Amino acid sequence: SSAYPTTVSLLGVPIEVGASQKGALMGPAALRTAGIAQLLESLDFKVEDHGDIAPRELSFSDEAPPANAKHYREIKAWICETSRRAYAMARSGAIPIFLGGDHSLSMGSVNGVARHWHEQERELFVLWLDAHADYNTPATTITGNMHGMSGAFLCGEPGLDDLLPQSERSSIVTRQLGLFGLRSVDKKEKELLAQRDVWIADMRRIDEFGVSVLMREFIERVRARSGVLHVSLDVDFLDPVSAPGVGTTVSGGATYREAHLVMEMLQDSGLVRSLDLVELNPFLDNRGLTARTVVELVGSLFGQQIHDRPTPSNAVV
Ligand code: B3U
Ligand code: MN
Ligand code: MN
Repeated sequence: SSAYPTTVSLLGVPIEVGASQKGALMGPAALRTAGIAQLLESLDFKVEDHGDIAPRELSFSDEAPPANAKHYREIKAWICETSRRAYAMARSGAIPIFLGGDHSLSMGSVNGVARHWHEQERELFVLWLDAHADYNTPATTITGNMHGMSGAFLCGEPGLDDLLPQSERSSIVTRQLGLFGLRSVDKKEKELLAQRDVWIADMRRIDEFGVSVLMREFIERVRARSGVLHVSLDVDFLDPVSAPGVGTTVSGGATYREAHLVMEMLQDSGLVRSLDLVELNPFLDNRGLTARTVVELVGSLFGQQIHDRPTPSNAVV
């Protein structure tokens, strides 16, 4: 296997119509304001910021959308463009980081990077850090919100089959998906998941065994198949106390410390090749707290050591 990449490519995907609340379109700007590029540079990465995908780059089809998939045609246009850009960025050898935007963008980002790894004959595993399973289909959804369908789409569940051209589609198998932090699943979604071999560390298991045991278990699964890893971080993975800036908070989430440990263990694994940062809603945030926390987590994921954290200038000395 080759050396770890030294370049990071940032791509903003300001899509918000996959979620019920408006505001996630401001996510990429908030992550940049919180200093994501400067932090990665301080960790010795070369950072290429590809800007945001602009709505004028999107082409809308006029096909009849399936029932129970809100804003299907607009989301399809975002997903197609995101997947193409993801594929090109992964092929370049850089680590793509997708700045969301709501979680529907992952249908494109993960598909695009999976396409690249498929060509390399490497299995792509996906670690979904989220309060929700995002494993609905148009047949199981209650809300019709497409950010709740990304995982199911990526695993090839039926109902959104025309979202990407067949020639550009690259599904993963359920064994390659891991859900971590789960605590809110819809009834039919739960029934569907129960029939699949998705690896799940819900908050109940995290409470009992702790982050470290479960992360080791998942990393071992990736290693056992010489895979690589995509991390999809939904801000609502975190407890709302540490991360209020998200439209779908669920209490009882990962603490600040648990989330950093997840990131540090992923860094130690050396397996992570791409990342989504999704569902940040700056309109709901408390003075940039959530944006800053997400950027700090990115620091831990890419090698910021706990001893090297800057001391705040207001600290008592
Ligand atoms: N499962 C619900 C809620 C939800 C999923 N993802 C988020 N919320 N962020 C749904 O709408 O599918
Ligand atoms: Mn999500
Ligand atoms: Mn969520």
